[in-house]
Amino acid sequence: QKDPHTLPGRSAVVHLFEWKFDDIAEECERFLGPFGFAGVQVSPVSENVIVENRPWYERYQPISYKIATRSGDEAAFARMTQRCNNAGVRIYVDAVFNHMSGDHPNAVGTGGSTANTYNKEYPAVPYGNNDFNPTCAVNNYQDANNVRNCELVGLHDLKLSSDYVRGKIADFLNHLIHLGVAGFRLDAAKHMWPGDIQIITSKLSDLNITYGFRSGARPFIYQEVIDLGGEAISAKEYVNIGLVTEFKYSSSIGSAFRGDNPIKYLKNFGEGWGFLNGGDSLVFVDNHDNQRGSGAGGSSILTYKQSKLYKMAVGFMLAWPYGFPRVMSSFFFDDKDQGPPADGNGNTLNVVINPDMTCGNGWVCEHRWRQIYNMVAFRNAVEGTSVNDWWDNGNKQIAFCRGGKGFVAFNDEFGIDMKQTLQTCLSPGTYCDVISGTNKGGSCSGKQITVGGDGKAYIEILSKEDDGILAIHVNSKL
Ligand code: AAO
Repeated sequence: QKDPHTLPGRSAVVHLFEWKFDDIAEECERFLGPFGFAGVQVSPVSENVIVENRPWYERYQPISYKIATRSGDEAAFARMTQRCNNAGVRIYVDAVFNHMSGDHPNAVGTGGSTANTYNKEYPAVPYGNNDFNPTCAVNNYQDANNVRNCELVGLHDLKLSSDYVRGKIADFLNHLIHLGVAGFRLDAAKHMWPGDIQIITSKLSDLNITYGFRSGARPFIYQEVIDLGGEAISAKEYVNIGLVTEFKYSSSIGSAFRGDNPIKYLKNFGEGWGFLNGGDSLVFVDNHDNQRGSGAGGSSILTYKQSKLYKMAVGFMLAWPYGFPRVMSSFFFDDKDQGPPADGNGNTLNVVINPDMTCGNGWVCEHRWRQIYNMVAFRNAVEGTSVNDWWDNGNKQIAFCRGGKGFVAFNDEFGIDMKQTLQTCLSPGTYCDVISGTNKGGSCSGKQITVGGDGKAYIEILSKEDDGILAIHVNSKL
């Protein structure tokens, strides 16, 4: 099911990686709602095994389907869905049901449940040994049976062909639907047979109308399938169920803005690059795996650590009409396994907000960078238009219009200024560049751009500037 049930005029979601539910609720009211975000992907909510040193990835090892993690309990989850839906922001849960945990001596979960992982016994569900596929390791991506019936990194692989297992999973997801979610990211979908996913999703309830969903609305589904080509399993096998994460987009946009592949080639970014159809794709610059070197994409991926290039890549994603975009919101890390900011007892720290709107306490909050949230507003403003008046310098400077509603330019050259008079396709007048500043009550804190009677304007992005983008749109007219 591909409809994300976003409110009109909202078109991008943010992954608030490892945030606590109470912080997400606050964020929906104080920031995401007012700044036009459509929804939030929350980290897995089902009780997970506590792993020594509390790495972030323990959340991908469920021990039960109780809502009890470092992000909060069921009461906190329910407060969050209520407050976010009221603020016009949808909640999507990262759902982990390909597997339970790996092996851990004396396994105890974040909600106090226990398991004998070596015997594959999870009494809090309950699941027993018979509810799992026989033990074997995923070690051959050329063999679909191996990828789907064996254990991904030692995680005990649920027998999704079983009616009992399907029923337990559907009960868990239906409980979340009852509590007001709009849909799910399906973790490790590549490791599940599309036919099994189809049967599970067919058991799901309609969305809960008390949270403002229309009657008969089906849960939004987007599936994590890594397909860079060359393997037995293709992302296309999943598109009749819902959207699919397009990892080719993530690695290609990184290579482009890193300069390995001049951005002039982005002119047909999308299907023309061998990606899925735009209507089937969930797109992103980085995700929680490939920002720390796992998953797919390797060294081409851009993250908050390369901030100037990162803002350009995210800005391009939001300006470009292909796919359903997800913005990453991270915590600072040096070690790839490091968990979220936490106190000495392993409790996740609150997100604190600085006077300049950025975050403290170890949270990066890319979604609160002006260049990023203003491009979310740009995407909302140009919704429904296509690209026109593409311009490039034959290399790493580009500009384009969105149907008379917005204009954006990028200078990705190293050491070369951009100084051009270009067709903006906007109506004559003065506009505020929403990258170098913000248009607040008619006063612009950034560059001012004058569009003449012919729609043309002088556009300047110097190589030494903090940002390599310039963007103006109908709502930034002064
Ligand atoms: C942890 C420990 C393990 C331990 C295990 C059990 O790290 O050592 O054995 O616990 O105790 C996360 C972490 C894991 C962690 C797990 C559980 O990333 O490290 O294991 O939680 O705590 C594959 C899957 C994909 C998966 C990705 C990470 O297909 O679904 O690996 N992503 C999701 C989540 C992720 C989570 C899980 C799944 C599990 O987003 O956070 O794991 O719930 C190829 C394949 C891909 C495959 C990658 C990596 O990719 O195509 O399908 O992803 O390999 O194995 C080029 C290629 C590209 C290739 C890539 C890497 O880029 O073009 O295709 O190289 O070779």
